[in-house]
Amino acid sequence: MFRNKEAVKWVEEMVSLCKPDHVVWCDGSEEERQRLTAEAASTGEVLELNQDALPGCVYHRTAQNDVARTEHLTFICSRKEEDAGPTNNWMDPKEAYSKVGEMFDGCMKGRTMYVIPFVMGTPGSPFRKIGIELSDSIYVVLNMRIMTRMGKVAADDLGENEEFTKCLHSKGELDIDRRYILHFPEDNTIWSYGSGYGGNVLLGKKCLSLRIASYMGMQEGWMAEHMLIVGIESPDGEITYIAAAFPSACGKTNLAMLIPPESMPGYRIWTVGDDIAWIRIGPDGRLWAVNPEAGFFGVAPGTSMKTNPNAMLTARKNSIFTNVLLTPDGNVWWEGMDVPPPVEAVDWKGDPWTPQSGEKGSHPNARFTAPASQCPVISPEWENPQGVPLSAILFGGRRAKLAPLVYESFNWQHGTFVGATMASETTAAATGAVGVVRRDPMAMLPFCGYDMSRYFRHWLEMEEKIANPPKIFNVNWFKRDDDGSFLWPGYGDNLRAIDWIIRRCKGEADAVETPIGYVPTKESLNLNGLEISDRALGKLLEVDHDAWMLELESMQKFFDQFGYNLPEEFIDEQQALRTRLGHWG
Ligand code: SAT
Ligand code: MN
Repeated sequence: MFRNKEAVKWVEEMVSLCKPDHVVWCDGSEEERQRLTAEAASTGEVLELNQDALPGCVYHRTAQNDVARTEHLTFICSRKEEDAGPTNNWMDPKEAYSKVGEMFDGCMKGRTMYVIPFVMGTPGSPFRKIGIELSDSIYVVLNMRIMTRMGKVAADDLGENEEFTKCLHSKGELDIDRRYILHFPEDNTIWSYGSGYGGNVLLGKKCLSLRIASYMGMQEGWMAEHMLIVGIESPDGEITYIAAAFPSACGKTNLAMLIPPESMPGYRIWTVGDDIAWIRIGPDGRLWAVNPEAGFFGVAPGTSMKTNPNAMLTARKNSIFTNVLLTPDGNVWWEGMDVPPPVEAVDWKGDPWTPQSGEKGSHPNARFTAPASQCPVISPEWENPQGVPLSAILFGGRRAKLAPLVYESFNWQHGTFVGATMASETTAAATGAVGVVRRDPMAMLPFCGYDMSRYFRHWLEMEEKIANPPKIFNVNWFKRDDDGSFLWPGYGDNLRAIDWIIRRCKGEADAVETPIGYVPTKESLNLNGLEISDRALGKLLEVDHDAWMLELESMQKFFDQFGYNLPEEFIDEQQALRTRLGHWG
């Protein structure tokens, strides 16, 4: 199938390493999907769901020790340790190839190797990247055909001598002590061993489109970011595009598909992407963003016809459900689906479950994989190879205290500093404690494929190349009152903050200049039809002097690890913030 000699040679090498019984070259056809689904169903790797309720949908359970990304087993294998930086795990590439090469050696005996050519971005576009994933998992093949442009279209795009990322994956023994997610940025190579979980094994996603692509972007003068992309149509018909970086499981998919509240007539949302943005400078000097993916890998629990009807409608057919609750009639259910639970069912572990059992029916990081093209509000521009022009970039996270609902940075450098000092309470998307505040610059901490201080400098260096930079904002939907309750309703009402952002971009909305940036005046927010007390609004927009002084100390601790490599601009920004807070107090 490949005319690309390099590709054929590499596949042959990996076949002799992994020693599969069979090799299947995936063409991405519908016939292939049916054949592989039937095969995976016969071994129990997937289960066909009720085809009347969920046509084309299958169900999958991962191993119980394999339900989220494992950041402590994820490595950047650059030749020099300092090129991985202090925030990444590093392994010497020679050691990595040899140690994990031994695990790959013969690991596919008795199994089939699937050769999965795929494109991230629009096939044929000069900005797309091609990969080939070799995997012994049909679940991976079925996911890749939703999440990427896969099969013949990619093999054709590969042509005779296009470059490609070499992606090797085996489930191995699914033993957490023999699990490694390895990135070799200098070799354009990814090796993933011993896992069957999404972010660890769908190598086009975080591994290629963020870790490897961020390294490529740094070298080639563009940016690979952990951002959703969305177009907001205002009542006058104008569409404004924004990109927003939030850590995993902080509502990127919800914001990307938001339903405007009824009290904001005339607004419409157009989804371009929900997780990853590749951003380049256009001929007009603006930033243009492309979604390299073809599907959504969204968190199921909490997704409902109330919280995200567009996601529910997107995942009604041709989708994959992982680690959710399975009902006796072959349907799915999860916590926060906002429909009554089944009387009895089988939980994500495969055990009998009832609503009384006191256990969660679906894992908190259970996922749906759904084709973006099925999204009812998918933007007509979503496959435009040039992407869409960005008017604003948003950073945000879960902060119970501190960050106001929304504020605007003073300029690009200050905005970069705001992104670099982002913090969020941890979620179930990665293994480890949930709810702990962790610094997560640009939501890229787990996804930056090289030294993060160099990444900061890349952001700062972009400034002089971008003639018309977008404005940079910070948002926080998760601020809580003293009794722990959320101060802001969230979901559709988040459009009120976005609307202020859009009007700021047009120079039409008022703000107060505070030490941290421009914060909306109460009157400048569109609160039509929203019931919110003046006190709550005050709290949401408050800039608490003492809390920010403490925040400065905490930022300092995080920055300390970069030593002399921390950009001087950030030291200046910290100093300037301290001075402004001094005058404010
Ligand atoms: O598991 S993924 O990395 O694909 C999703 C996420 O954590 O954002
Ligand atoms: Mn993500």
